[in-house]
Amino acid sequence: MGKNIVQKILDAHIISGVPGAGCEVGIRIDQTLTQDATGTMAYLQFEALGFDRIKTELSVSYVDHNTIQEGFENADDHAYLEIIARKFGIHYSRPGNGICHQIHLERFGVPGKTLLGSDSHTPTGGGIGMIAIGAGGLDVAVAMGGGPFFMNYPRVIKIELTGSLKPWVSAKDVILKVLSVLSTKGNVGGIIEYGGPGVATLTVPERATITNMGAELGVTTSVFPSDEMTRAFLNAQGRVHSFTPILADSDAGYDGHIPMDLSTIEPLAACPHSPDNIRTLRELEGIAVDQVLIGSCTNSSYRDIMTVAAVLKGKTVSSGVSFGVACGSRQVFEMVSRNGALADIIASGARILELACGFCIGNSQAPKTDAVSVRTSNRNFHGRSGTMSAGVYLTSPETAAAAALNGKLVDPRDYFSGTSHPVIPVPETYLINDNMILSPRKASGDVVVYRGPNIGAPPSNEPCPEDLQGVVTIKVGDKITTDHIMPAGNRLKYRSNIPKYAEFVFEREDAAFAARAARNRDAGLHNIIVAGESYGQGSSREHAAICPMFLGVKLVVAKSIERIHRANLINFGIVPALFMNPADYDLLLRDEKVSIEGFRIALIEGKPVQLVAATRRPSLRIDLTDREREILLAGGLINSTRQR
Ligand code: MIC
Ligand code: SF4
Repeated sequence: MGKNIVQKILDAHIISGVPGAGCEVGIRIDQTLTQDATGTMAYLQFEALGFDRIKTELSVSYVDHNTIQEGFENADDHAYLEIIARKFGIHYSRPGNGICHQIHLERFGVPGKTLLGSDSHTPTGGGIGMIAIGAGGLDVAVAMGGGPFFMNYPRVIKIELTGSLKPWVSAKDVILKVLSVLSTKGNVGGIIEYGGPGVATLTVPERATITNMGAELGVTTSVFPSDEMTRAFLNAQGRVHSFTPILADSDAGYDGHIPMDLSTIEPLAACPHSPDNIRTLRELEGIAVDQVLIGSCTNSSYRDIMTVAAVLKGKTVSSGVSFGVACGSRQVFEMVSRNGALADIIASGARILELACGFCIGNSQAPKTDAVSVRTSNRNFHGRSGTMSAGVYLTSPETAAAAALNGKLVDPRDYFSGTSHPVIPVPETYLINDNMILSPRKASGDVVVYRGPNIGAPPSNEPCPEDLQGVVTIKVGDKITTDHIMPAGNRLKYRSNIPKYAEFVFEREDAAFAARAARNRDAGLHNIIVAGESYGQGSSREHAAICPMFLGVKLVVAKSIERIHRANLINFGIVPALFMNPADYDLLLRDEKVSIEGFRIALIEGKPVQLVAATRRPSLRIDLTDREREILLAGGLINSTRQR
């Protein structure tokens, strides 16, 4: 039998293990990317692991998340990142250059290569035919040092696209449709491969919108073929030499098959507070809107911004709507500035925002109390916007622009009826100006590294204890995201100061958690987190594991745990366990004393354990590979690497 695209790329990169769904394989990583909010810790770990230069084909450090610079902390991180890049031979994209995923697609992505990024939306690179995976910063540090990335060989689900999109429907609606079918739960261990005749109707930036938000499905990544559209994009980026065709063999096998006719997709929105809470715009019509924000790594390409400019031209944003636009990269910003489209956006009343994550990560543009906010980004988790009472609707740029002009949610087909959908031809050449990317030709180890006072060493952990003597320090429900565990927004500036950042663990769930956990830790008790389904959804931020580790958390017991977060827990020596019987979740109570005799031995022997609580003993599964077991016994990856 022939191979699908995922098999073609992965199999060419396997260093250890045997391909077979669910088996752990180690793959060679060709490229890495980091962003400042996860990158600072990743490079501190790269240093702690003792590497002296990168061993990848290309590693890029972007500064796009913490650009608010309220206080000295963010700027200190930027200075550290710039010097560290020079020291180790890493490309450095300076603040102001734009959002990592958009720039990587434009300037560095290469079909058929593997990309590991310390950001969960790294799968954006799947739009150009890469196997692009999000991971914790420590895994990226190891990959930069030439180590393999370990993952379960995936189940590959094919989404067979036919037809073409109707006017006023766009790529965002495609991924919202996929989310309505697959939801955010239960897709761990899968990769989505797009195929079928509909693929040829989508440009690379449109494909990248789809693979970007594929992260919300919880799959390992998503990938499109590399075809004539890919060649045209690379050619327009002055990089046609990077093009290789990658198509699935006609007799390739898949583990699942979902047909999707593009011509039947309608304008959709993800309603508060989950990216899979999908409704059609016609169902939502009439809801008054307070804020509209266009941008983020999902929808800020040249095509998106030009479309928005065309529909805003000559019109004014509705009163009562705060409207902001952020281009994804300086390439886009400079192009729309030079061709006049930006002037149309400005004239409509838009607030022009910095080329950065900004509102998407909740560090600016928090909406008003009880606001309805319409955004083109990819996550609408409760509280992520910075306003706890706000509800965020995720839509396409077309739908967002219609809401901004109308002051209410409306189907863009109705609002713009009688007007034709702007046609934005793919530019023959994009404007290429890489002067904000510092490209060291080789590592220059002798530079003096700058470390501001907020930058501390990565914290260490002790080996796994013989017995667990602890307490259920918090009990949380289903779909707890890493935003719930470790808020970003106005807390972001503490990313390189773990003792300080740890004060905010579960801040929005239970503000007293951190103090309670620290008291337990200091009294010699182990902290335990009890959770429902899909614990740790969302971002790749390893701080959602490092900070609980710092507070003495040793065990997470959940109904299910998401991929990147599970890997991060293991990397920092926190044991991820699952209830054998999910109904046992109901029996455990917060503040209950619990213990596991022979915890360490059970890990070594790979046996289920019993959590001894006051009146019951739920059985827990701790499924680990030998590699994961070694890491947990040592108390985390840094310890186990040093031991080796
Ligand atoms: C996100 O979109 O949640 C982030 C902020 O980009 C995170 C990374 C981080 O927390 O720094 C992600 O997606 O991994
Ligand atoms: Fe930045 Fe938002 Fe994209 Fe995360 S999802 S990388 S915060 S733009």
